[in-house]
This record gives sequence, C-alpha cells and structure tokens, in this order.
Amino acid sequence: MARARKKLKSRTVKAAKAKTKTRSAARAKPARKAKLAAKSKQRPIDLYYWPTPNGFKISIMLEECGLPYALIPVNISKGEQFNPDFLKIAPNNRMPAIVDPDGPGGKPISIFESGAILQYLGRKTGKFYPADERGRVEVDQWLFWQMGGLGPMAGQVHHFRNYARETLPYAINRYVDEVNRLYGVMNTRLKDREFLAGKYSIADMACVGWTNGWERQGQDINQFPNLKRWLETVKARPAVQRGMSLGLELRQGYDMKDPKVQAVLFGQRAR
Ligand SMILES: N[C@@H](CCC(=O)N[C@@H](CS)C(=O)NCC(=O)O)C(=O)O
Repeated sequence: MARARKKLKSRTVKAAKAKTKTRSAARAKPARKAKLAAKSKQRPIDLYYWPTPNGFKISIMLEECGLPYALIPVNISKGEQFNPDFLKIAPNNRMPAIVDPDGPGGKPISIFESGAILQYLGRKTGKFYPADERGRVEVDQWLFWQMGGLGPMAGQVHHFRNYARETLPYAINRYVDEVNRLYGVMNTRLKDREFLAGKYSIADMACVGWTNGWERQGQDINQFPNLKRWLETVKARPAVQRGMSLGLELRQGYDMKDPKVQAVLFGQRAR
C-alpha cells in the first residue's frame, strides 16, 4: 500500500512536470516542439530503489538523461527485497532494478544488476555510453572494475568497520587495504584525464556513491589528489546531486546497527 502511494505520488510529481513542459512547448520552435512532445509521451520507468551507493547509480543516470521515472521504494532494512513480486524482477534479492514499459519492440522489460541497467539506459538514450567500440570498451572496463572491485570491497569495509558485531582486525585491515589499493588505481587513471573513460560516462556514475564514503572506508582522500578533484567535479553536477539525494528521507528511523535490521541483512543463506 505504502509502495503504491509512493508510486502514485511520484507519478503525480512527474505529471505536474510534464504539464509545465507542455506549456513551454506552446512557445517553442517546431524542432524543439517535436522533441518536447516525444518526451511528454514517454512512459515513466519504474525504479525499484533504496538510497544506497548502488541505488544512486541509477537515480543519477535517470536524472542525467532526463528520463521520467516512478520511484518504488524497496525497504531492504525491512526485508522487502524478498517480496515474491520483487524477486520476479530481481531474483538476487538486491536492489536496484527497473521495469521499462517501453523496452525493445515496444514491450516492457525488467532489469536487475546496476551495471546492466546503466548499460541498458546508455544504449536506450545514446547518452553517457559511447556507440563506437573503442569508446564503449573504455567505459566497460571501468564500469566492470567498479562492479567487481570497488563496490564489493568498499561494501566489505563498511560491514567489518561499521556494522560487524565482533571487531575483526584481520578482516578490517584486509578490506581497508584493498580499497586503498583501488583508490590508488583510480587516482593514477585520473592523472591525465578528467573522467574515468575520458568523457563523463556511466562508469563515473557507478563510482561516485562508493568513493563519496571514503571516510567511513578508513581512507584519506587527500592522499589521492586526482581522485579528490574528480569526486568534487562529479558531485558538482546538478543531476548527481538530485540522484544522490533521492529518497534519503526513506532511511530515517532505520539503523544498520539495529539487531532487527541486521537479522534481515546479515547471515543470509540460500532459500
Ligand atoms: N551487484 C548488485 C549489488 C546490489 C546490492 O548489493 N544492493 C544492496 C543495497 S546496496 C541490497 O539490495 N541489499 C539487500 C540485501 O542485502 O538483502 C548491483 O550492483 O545491482
């Protein structure tokens, strides 16, 4: 019920925005008019989301592309990621996921895994994901580097430094060191280019939420001046700011240190 209400509210906000756009369309030049009309016909993408670094990747991309979307909160602290309807879309019981009503062939498509969603939205819009093979490979390398390295390792640091019930120095040091190594790799990469793949892309969107938490990962950003400069540049983008503030209020009242929340999130085994 709460989910449906949120969705409705979000759709109402989008509808109000669409009305504003329709009014400005009346004054626009013909080519711009056609573009605005096409945009107003776009049906919103359902975004299954909770405000975390993995969720931000997709809220940022949707904001950057100006795509209409409806926010459907998946409260992972309460276990909503195990709802059977959600599992049909995201069988890994993790958010984010999307359902695009206008998928390939004009039919709906559902997608889980943030990297796959970013690539899909990049192909769909032709934005922030080059069409030429060399440019695409540049982006893919850094996107997969985030998906397989930076994200999981930083996630382990958050777990062992901030949430684990026992203090395990070996585990903490192992993951703090690995994140430190990864920050070093990123810092070197950014020495002679503004963004990870040269131009701003989905690879940068994938990394910003994870590097933003550097303090909680036991790192000192000042040791990585190129990374620091990159982080400031990316975070200054209005769409990134909108994406990273989406739904922050939903998290209020939920504490990862609460044993009830930990019982949902930790110690998961095959079901
Ligand atoms: N590889 C996945 C990871 C997503 C992920 O780990 N999401 C977390 C929140 S950041 C989640 O949904 N956790 C729910 C749970 O642990 O049950 C992706 O990038 O989409």
